[in-house]
Amino acid sequence: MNVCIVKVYEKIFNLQINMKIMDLELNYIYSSDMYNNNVYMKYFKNAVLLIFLFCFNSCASRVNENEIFSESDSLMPPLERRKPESDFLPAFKGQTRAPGLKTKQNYKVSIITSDLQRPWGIAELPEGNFILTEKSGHMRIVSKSGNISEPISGIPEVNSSGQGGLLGITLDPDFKSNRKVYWTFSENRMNGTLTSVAKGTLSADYRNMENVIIIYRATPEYKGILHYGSRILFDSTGHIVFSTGERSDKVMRHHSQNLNSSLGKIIRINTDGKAAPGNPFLNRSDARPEIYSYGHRNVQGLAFHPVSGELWENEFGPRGGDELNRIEPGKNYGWPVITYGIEYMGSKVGDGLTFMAGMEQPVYYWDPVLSPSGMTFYSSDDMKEWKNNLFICGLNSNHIARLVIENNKVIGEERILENEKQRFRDIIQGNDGALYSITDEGRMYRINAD
Ligand SMILES: [Ca+2]
Repeated sequence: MNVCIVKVYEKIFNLQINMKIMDLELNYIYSSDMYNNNVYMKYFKNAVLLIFLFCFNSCASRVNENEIFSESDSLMPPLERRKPESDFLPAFKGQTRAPGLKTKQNYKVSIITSDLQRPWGIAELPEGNFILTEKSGHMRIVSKSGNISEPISGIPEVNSSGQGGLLGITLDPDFKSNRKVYWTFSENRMNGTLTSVAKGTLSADYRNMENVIIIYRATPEYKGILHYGSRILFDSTGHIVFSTGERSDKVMRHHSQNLNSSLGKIIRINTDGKAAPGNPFLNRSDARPEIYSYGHRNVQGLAFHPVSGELWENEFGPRGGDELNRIEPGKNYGWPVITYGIEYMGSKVGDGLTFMAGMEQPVYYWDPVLSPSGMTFYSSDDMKEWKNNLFICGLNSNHIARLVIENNKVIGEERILENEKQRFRDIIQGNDGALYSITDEGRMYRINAD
């Protein structure tokens, strides 16, 4: 049955491509003087197009959804039924609107607390409690039973205007012995704001952050309140990987392509803030050695694949252009030169391109957008169906997207917790195998096998 579905998708995709090519060919022919004078050729081409459309319709009408996408199948038609924002075609089958999915195994959803204040990033402490950032600039401890601590003291001031605030957070791999915590935030500087990385030592009683220092500033500064990124993680070699944004305004977008700017980048550093060994631009005089990948817009989610160990990211695109990317060091992810989105006002971005040699295609994109935020791969054995799936928080879309990925392609998409009507901001997998997600509305959810 699944083979049948794939074939139907393949057929529809190929028909779309053919229609586009024919459309382009007709436009080309009509613009040619030689053929413009040949009215019979025009009628002939129109007749071919009509016959083609008739065949397409009759083919589509034979696709009885109830028959093919029966309830017993885990794969369904794509869940996104709204009109796309643009008429761009994907570069390959499955790059957008993958088949829909529904989890068969029972799972339980519980609300740990509804009293958080705009939480942004979350990490789990070794004994099972959580440390989280709040947009306003506070950091707190939340117990598994939902007790929320007073703000931890000693956190440097943030600029929380617009999309700024206390952002991503992660623990040192040796936290048990050194109690070090790392986080990103939007910092006030002389000539504007920027995304900074700080580290501190959490006191034994969890009340104070001590010896706080800022180890990295993603310059240049800019007087703006948008697109700071930012998530932060440790990789398997003990180095920090974190993300920035390109500060949104048109005048700033070129920074994403500029290797002498830290904006619109994924950056990899040592715990002292210096470029990490093995980085792709270490030996180039025209690039910052801490840059890991570039051409990003506003990276909101980072996660390492549990099997391949590769870094994946999601980023806010313009209208209709949110992306999921598999990150390879040194590669260019295209913004603002290529994108599947359009400007919020409806015009094209730049030259309106979705492809360019030397720039990476997203693994997947959403049009209309998901508004992605934090994400995690699921690696527990508790929900066998979910093993190695990617869970991405959705803000405006009010759900968590579950993506099934095979051979680095998305082959299925499910919407989890869509009836909760929350803006999901971050998600992690706990040491107990459950997923924990926080929302802008102040909730923390626990999602685990029933
Ligand atoms: Ca891109």
